[in-house]
Amino acid sequence: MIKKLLIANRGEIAVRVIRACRDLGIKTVAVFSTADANTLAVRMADEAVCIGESATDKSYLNVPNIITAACALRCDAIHPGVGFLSENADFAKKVEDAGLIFIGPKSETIALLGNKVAARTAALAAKIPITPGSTEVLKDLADAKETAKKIGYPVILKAAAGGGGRGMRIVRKEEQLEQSLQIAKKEALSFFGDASVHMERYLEQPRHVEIQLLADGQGTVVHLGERDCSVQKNHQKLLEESPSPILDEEMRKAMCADSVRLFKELGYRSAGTVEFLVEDGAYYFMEVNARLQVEHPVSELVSSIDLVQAQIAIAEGKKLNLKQKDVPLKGYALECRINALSAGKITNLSFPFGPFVRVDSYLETGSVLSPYYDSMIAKIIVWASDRDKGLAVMMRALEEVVIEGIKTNLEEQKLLITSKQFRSGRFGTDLYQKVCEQEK
Ligand code: MV4
Repeated sequence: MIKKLLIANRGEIAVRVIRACRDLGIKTVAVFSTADANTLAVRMADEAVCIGESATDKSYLNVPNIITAACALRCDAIHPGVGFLSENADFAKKVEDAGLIFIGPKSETIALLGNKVAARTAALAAKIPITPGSTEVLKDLADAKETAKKIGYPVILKAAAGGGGRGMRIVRKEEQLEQSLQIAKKEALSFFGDASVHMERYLEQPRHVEIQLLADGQGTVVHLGERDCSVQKNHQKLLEESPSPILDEEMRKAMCADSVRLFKELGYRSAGTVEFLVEDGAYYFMEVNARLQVEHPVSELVSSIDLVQAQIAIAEGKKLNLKQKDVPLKGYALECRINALSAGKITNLSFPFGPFVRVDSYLETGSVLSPYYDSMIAKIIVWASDRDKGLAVMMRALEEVVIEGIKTNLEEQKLLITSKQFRSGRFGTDLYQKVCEQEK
């Protein structure tokens, strides 16, 4: 049994994990950097400890300080939240070596899935369609040329240690390949400390659809349906919804069955997501996110399952006493990420309330936004019986939001929600440019 849990994170996700702990009667320890001393998570937690200076490598990525704090305050477990150390296999291992429970997958699973080439190989072995391309790291220019010839241009180079869009390079012609390969390798090395890259066929207008799963590591795996995260700006997701407006029942069933099978074959434990690209009625495995995700509330609202509570129960060694038929998915959910577009102090703040509106945030009047951290300051999540009604509820919620003292993307989000492209459900990867940059 976990009696006390340390949250190795900050901001809205730290608040989210503390709330799950309170619901479960688990005591919490918040860690904070000097910049975050006066924040909501620090005040909500039962105890709080400063782990270093503002820069993330001095604090939220400072493994020795975090583990020392957890041991000193006699915690049983560490929840890594999202980002930061959440997919760091070495961290998960060190947590366990210190006699603590890591709330997440086994460190070996994190390590395997962190390598996107190994993940593709695992997907292929589970008979899941993957984007056409290499299942090994590219050896040299000759190998790259040969692979590109086989799959056909355009191709995309991706860092094997990457994921989430960083370190990707599109190549449209063989003449560009040599230079692109050089740049891709250099970027992969500097971003991820590993120059390995692989190659995929580049899909021009795919949709990003991901399946949420829960697995107890003891043989039970259930899915919580999909999230469509196709509205992105520079690989940052802006809106996430479930169900996806572009999936038919047949494709949804196949993607969910494939994802469950993959997690069973991996012996996966905890919450996790299988990401796919969807284009022209076909789907292709992209990668697995071996962690809780920012957009998890969307799946919570359609499934009525608290994913953080489930993660904690699984980490305690409890069996998921759930069958797939016990996870009926109901209605429609949409999440809208509110991002700060400048640093500064919040001088006035008001969040929406009312039917079927959830706000996950750490923001308060007087909050000072530091340039050191992620710009996401709030998530507005709504539920409705169908998509049209959900968009109306979201628009009502966004119109109630007041955030003064800093610039935010609130007006852009309203433009997106009301755009005829988003409303139709049929749009490409360029929706943000089309709707928001056209305006300027
Ligand atoms: C791709 C792709 C086209 N072809 N891979 C990967 C990480 C994610 N943030 C974007 N990724 C993409 N991978 C292949 N083989 C296009 C994208 C992509 C994208 C995909 C879905 C929805 C929006 C997108 C925006 C930019 C790039």
